[in-house]
Amino acid sequence: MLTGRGRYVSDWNLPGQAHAHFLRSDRAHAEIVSIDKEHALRHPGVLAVFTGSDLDLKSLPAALPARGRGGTELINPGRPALAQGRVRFAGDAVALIVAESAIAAHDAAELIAVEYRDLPVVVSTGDALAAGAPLVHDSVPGNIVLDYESGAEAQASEAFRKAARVIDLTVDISRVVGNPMEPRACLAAYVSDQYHLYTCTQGVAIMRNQLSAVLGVPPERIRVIAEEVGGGFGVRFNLYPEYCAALFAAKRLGRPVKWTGTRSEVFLADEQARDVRSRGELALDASGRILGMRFDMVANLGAYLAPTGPFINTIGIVNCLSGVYDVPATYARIRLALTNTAPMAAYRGAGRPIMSYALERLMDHAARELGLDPAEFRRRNFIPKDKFPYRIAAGFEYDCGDFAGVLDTALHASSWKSFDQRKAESAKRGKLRGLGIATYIEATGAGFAPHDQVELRWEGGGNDSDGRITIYAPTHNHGQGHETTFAQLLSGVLGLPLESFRLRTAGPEFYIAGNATGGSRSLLAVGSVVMLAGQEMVKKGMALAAEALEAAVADIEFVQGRYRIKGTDRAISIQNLSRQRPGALDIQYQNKFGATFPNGCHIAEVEIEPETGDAEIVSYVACDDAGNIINHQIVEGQMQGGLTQGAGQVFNELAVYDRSGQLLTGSFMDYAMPRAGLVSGIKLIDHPVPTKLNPLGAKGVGEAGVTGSMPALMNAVVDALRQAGVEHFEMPATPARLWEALQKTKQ
Ligand code: MCN
Repeated sequence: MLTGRGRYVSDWNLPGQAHAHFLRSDRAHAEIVSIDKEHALRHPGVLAVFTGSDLDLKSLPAALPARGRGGTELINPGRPALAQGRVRFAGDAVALIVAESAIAAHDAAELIAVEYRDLPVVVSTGDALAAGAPLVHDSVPGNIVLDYESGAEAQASEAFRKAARVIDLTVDISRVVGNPMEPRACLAAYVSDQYHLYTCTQGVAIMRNQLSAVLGVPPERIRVIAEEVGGGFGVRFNLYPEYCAALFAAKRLGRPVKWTGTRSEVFLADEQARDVRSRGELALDASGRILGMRFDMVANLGAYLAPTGPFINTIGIVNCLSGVYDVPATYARIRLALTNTAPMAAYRGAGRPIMSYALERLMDHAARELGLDPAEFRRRNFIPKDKFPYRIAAGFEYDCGDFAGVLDTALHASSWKSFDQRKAESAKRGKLRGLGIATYIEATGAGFAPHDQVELRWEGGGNDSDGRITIYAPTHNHGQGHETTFAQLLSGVLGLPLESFRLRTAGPEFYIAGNATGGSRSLLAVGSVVMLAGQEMVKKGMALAAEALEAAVADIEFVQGRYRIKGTDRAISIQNLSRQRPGALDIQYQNKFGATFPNGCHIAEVEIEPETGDAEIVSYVACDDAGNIINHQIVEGQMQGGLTQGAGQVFNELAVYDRSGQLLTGSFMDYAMPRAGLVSGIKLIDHPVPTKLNPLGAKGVGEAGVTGSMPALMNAVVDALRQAGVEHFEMPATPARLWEALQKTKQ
């Protein structure tokens, strides 16, 4: 990467390739009356123009392994690779132009005349659910694809009936755009009866299965290839319609087809995320103990179901429904609504930040209403250590944790008790200082595929020191440092230096089954399989080493990379053995390890300058339990990255559609990304409670920073605003919005 040899998608080229451009709808909802492509077809260099009716492809898949209230099923209205008869969001792809150059394809797109008949538009879930609202799809009554529930409604109602006090809070979790570094791109080819797709993906297995459903061919006839992926953040998990259309064109034209999207297309047509309104309620007894908890949420899924959109916005949200709290009765209802906006799916945290935000904002609000210290109110309701394993209403069983220990460490490190002093000092400087806390837990990815496969193959030869092992794994690395941590694991088992290992996840010549990178499961699930595969290799080598050393297997031991006859200095290194017996030590191994429950306590202090609305994070402490940690530097980087994404959503980012469904924030001029200065001075502390759910004792960390930071930061903002008399505030806390909220209190 540093020497420029890393290959992102747009760095790939194939002989004879043609170039693609997508014509996109400039309106949010309309019937397509006609498409005239004659002029475009006559444009120099144009090879073909395809529209929805030309493609012989099936709908993109979307499924949910669960039913809704009363046993109802998810309605999937389907999504064609190119719009058919109707466009449903501004940015919906209407035509694919293939030409000898990208410029020719782009120019020809402007010669296509599409006649539209506009239809009424729904943008917010409020609009979509209103009586008589226009339908995004005629097959989806009331624009609701599923009315989902989790927990025990009757039991929760009973708790609310008995409660001494009920406290509720409604919050909006804003809509954001993922914005990886490389815009979406693909190079599609049809080679010897196989579809080859070079693209930016978090893992090939899931995309291959999704493609198989659209192309109508078995997965074995599909190869998905990726090397460098400039960030995934969840929005590079699923298959997108453009890839299907490009593969169709490549086969039809008998030439590879390359498409490189623009940043504008990222904003318009990448999956977006969050956008959930949540009403939460706590039923409390007289001593401030939670008797019951209820949530009523509406999630905006956009114009079509993204393949994992329904999952993320149901199971992904409720899988840690009651957080770190010991709650006898919990219940959540989530309605999944369609609107004329870009489809929604995963974004770092994939549902969990929605739950932790809704819950931790509610917890803080309740503490303030009850006049209790927010930390003590939480502690009073924690699941105590002696209650593990603890099964929550949504079905997951937390195996371990030390929530009080984590809280105490964070309180101490943040000097929680002396906050009032710092608040007074800030006030002297004319600033409002707020304190926010969140105690979160998340379920890191159980994984959809039945198992994760790993292969370890010896490559190279030469002298004793340069036998190398290639690790073939299903999870794609796009910034998480898997090359380092997976190598560390094997280095520990095989006694070889780190540089002996190379990691590959997707190439045209091989396929590895398993789960993509997602749900922060790569280490705990695939890393565990990598380590066990290493141990299998050592075992496999015992008999070979015994033969080579002319000794009995029982007399052989493996110490620091060498098989040795016990009690002697006669030995053979594992590299030498692999060279003597080429291929004999190679290993294919599979297993599956499921969800773990990382948790933590984040405490933030924010200062707001009332004259300008400028907000600054002046202190941030994150104490997290990620179980055993393999690489502290990488974990810190992951925490910082996650935290920054949380801070970005709280202070800067917001995807805004106007009432006609036009995206107003379609470029970096209008959509503000967080910068390093926003999150300087973070204090990270680990408080490991190793899990027994995988052989590493590790829990996931890739998303924890977001799940903890969003509520902690927003609680701090709200605390600061409360001092000035602001009663309700929704993110993002941009200077303009903060200033406006503060001005209103003066009117
Ligand atoms: N690790 C460790 N000890 C632990 C846990 C993890 O040393 N107890 C290490 C792992 O070995 C790995 C890294 O930390 O090198 C992250 O591991 P893990 O928590 O397993 O998460 P994944 O590798 O599965 O990454 C997925 C997660 C998700 S879901 C999103 S979204 C995300 C994220 O990671 N997108 C990212 N982090 C990202 N970081 C970058 N740079 N780019 C993205 O797109």
